[in-house]
Amino acid sequence: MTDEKSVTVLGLGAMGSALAAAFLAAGRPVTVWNRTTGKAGELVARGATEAATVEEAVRASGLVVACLWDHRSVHQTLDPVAGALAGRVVVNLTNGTPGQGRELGAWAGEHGFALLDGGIMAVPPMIGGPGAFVLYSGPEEVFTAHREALDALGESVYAGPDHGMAALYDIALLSAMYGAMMGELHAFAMVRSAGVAATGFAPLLQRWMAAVGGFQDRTAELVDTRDYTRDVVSNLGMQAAAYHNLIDAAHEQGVSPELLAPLYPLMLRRTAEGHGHEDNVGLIELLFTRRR
Ligand code: FVH
Repeated sequence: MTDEKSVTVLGLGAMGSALAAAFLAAGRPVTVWNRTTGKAGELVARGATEAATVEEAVRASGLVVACLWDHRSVHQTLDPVAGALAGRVVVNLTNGTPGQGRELGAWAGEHGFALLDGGIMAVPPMIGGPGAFVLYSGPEEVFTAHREALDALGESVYAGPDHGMAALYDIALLSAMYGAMMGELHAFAMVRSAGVAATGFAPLLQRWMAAVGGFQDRTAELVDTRDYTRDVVSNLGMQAAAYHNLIDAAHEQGVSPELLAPLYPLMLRRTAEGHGHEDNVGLIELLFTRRR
């Protein structure tokens, strides 16, 4: 018999430890396991139970949360205890692809346990706080039944029954994050190349990013309607003509344009195809490698 409020956390890296701490803070009995020993001390001091084996950890709770390095390590951990997982719910919060989420969901079905595949949209210190949200996909009734427990980690956002959807949203959001962050890093490299302190430049960067950000709703509308001609303020042709200056200026300053360069041929191609008068959102049409 297991306490129906109890939760097992597999993996005590930075994120797994934060997840276990949040469950403890929410008053849940928590069992933890990590591949190598020595990471559970603080959690045990706060009331967690450390299991000696994965199987012991799995058998301690009806709800098993895995937060490991990658998809492969999830299988390396769960495969040997597949029999013990039957009848339980596994929530996989390890980063992965939509295909990996679907594969794990099918594998769970074969072994008689339910899977919610998830994506954590937070860094460890944010877990349990107001800014954190976690995406889940898998059977809706399983999500609903465990939502209260999962809300201890951050706002729980359901992405649908397809096990791949949480990872799809997660990867889409991370893609946006990397694009923005790396654009800013390139900007800092440019000013550093001229001996300007990043801290001195940061206020201008903040001001500029605030001015050019926040247009997601308009972009989404153009993407959904596939009409890139509406209310165009700065057309793509003009931007393509100027974009080469970004690359030339980087070379002039001794900065690699590698983070920026991939966009240029796409701009030229879309313009050459007759869309220079349109919004740059139309570049999305060049991104699909399969018909959409
Ligand atoms: N930390 C973050 O900011 C991000 C936020 C969004 C979600 N990610 C993903 O969360 C997964 C875990 O990340 P983490 O930050 O906890 O990572 P580490 O601190 O490096 O801990 C990794 C744990 O995985 C264990 N592990 C590694 N390989 C295996 C294996 N073959 N079998 C079993 N366990 C394995 C490792 O154990 P050990 O090295 O201590 O023995 C740690 O417990 C990850 O998918 C992020 O992308 C975090």
